[in-house]
Amino acid sequence: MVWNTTNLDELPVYGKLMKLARNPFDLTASGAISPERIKAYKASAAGFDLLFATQRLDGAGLNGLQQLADQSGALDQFHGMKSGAVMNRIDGHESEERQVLHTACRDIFNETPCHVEAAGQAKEQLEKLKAFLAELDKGELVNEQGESYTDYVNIGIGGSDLGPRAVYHALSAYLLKSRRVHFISNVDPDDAAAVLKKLDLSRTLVGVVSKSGSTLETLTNEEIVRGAYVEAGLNPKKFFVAITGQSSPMDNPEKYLRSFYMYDYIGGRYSATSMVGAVMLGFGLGYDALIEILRGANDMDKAAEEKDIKKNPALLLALLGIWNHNFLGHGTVAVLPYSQALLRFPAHLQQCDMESNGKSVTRNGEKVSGVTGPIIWGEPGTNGQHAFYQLLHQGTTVVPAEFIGFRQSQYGEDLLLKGTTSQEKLVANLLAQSLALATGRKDDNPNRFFSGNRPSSVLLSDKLTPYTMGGLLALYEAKIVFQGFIWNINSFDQEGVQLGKVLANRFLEHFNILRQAGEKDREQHPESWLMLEAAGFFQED
Ligand code: G6Q
Repeated sequence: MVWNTTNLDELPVYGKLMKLARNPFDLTASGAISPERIKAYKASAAGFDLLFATQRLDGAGLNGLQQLADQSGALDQFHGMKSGAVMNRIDGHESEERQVLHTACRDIFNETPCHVEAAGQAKEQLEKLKAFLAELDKGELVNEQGESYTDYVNIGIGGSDLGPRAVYHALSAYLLKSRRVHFISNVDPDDAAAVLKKLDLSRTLVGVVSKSGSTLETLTNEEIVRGAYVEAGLNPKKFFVAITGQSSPMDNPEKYLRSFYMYDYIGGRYSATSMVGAVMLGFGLGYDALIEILRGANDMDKAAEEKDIKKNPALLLALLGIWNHNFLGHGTVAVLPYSQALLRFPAHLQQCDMESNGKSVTRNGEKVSGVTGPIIWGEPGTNGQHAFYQLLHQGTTVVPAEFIGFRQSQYGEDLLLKGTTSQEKLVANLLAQSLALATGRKDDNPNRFFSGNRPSSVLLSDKLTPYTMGGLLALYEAKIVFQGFIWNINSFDQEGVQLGKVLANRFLEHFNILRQAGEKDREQHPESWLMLEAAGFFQED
């Protein structure tokens, strides 16, 4: 496939957008946020509405963003990605050289999927999982006492933890009766200890998730948990499930009750809808709910191919992000879900976005000329309002915000108090924040003055369900890759995490030498030895 490797500042529309950015739409002007604007500045698809009247652009800016989408070939590249183009690469340099096919995990509902082989593999794994879950449901797979499994521990880190964990928390209202999932990710021994403490291991399955099958944290935690089973007189093989890349060091069915596979064309941080998330979610929520997640994600993937940005919230969100970052100069984005269940979603996006787009070279291996991925952070509202919103409203740094909300609560249990329900209170706060950031407020007291013109978007759906969660996940995945395409960077590798790993191994070697009371060769790596000494781990005698 021919992709567009033109840099953002070389696209014809770049100059026009730069010019518009010198005088962006003034949200504080009287009547600026008019009824017409509120109605018109809305993009909808797959159960989501993106309201963006509170962004600093008008019709000309919006046209410019549509042109930016068109000129960058973002949609062709997205389609190329879904169809199996080798997009994880840097031209002319050694790189991962992989296809990027996470969308195939949910491209299972169409007779003619974009990539037949990958969709076939996804279906094959799903069938295997369906059979496994049915055995659990029917009581065919039980422990030696004939009892059903109630708990599941997910051991994994990074992409093998964050996305799946965020989705699990988001949907815990839909948990099957007597099923719970726990997570161990950190190599901090307290992480495993705290989880193990509360479990009846004889009724607990363990999913070890590692695409590479070689991640230090995950393998270490697997050993800790295996040890706990042995100590409890249980055979780990009867309880441990592997989720890994085919032919990885963990692909050893002898050691596991079952093995499920993901493939090298699925990046870790994009893997929540592959077996990486599916086995755990299937255990907790059941197979049907899992399929609903995939259906929602697939519908959003399809919407992400829509050319008109008003019908493509993922593409529009990506373009608004570029407008705020590259043209208006705002370097961070706050993701603010007004849903307690989305507690871990900002953490997932921190990884998915910053690991994907925190890059400084183009796909041609040249230094990028402008800024790429912004800093992503966030917390659920309204809690955030009582914490860091002061800075959002009056700080010297303008932080564009992405609010996420739902019209209905998940449990439907609510209280009418002082004329409103809690859900209404929640949504009222969300909309109020967006408006307050945009319009600001004049006040003679400088300390009570709100400058306004702080851009935000509001992403709304009816209810956080398996279907909409799938859609939300896919929306942000698509947003991230669209931005990467437009910045002409590779959003699918993560070379930046390597150096720290290498140096951590050097420190581990030092610890080993200290433990053996071996000869310290401080000539070779004086700085790491000195740091270890300064950190108080030994004293030179
Ligand atoms: C994600 C990254 C990274 C990865 C973890 C876990 O895109 O590649 O976060 O998911 O390092 O890797 P394994 O699944 O191989 O253990």
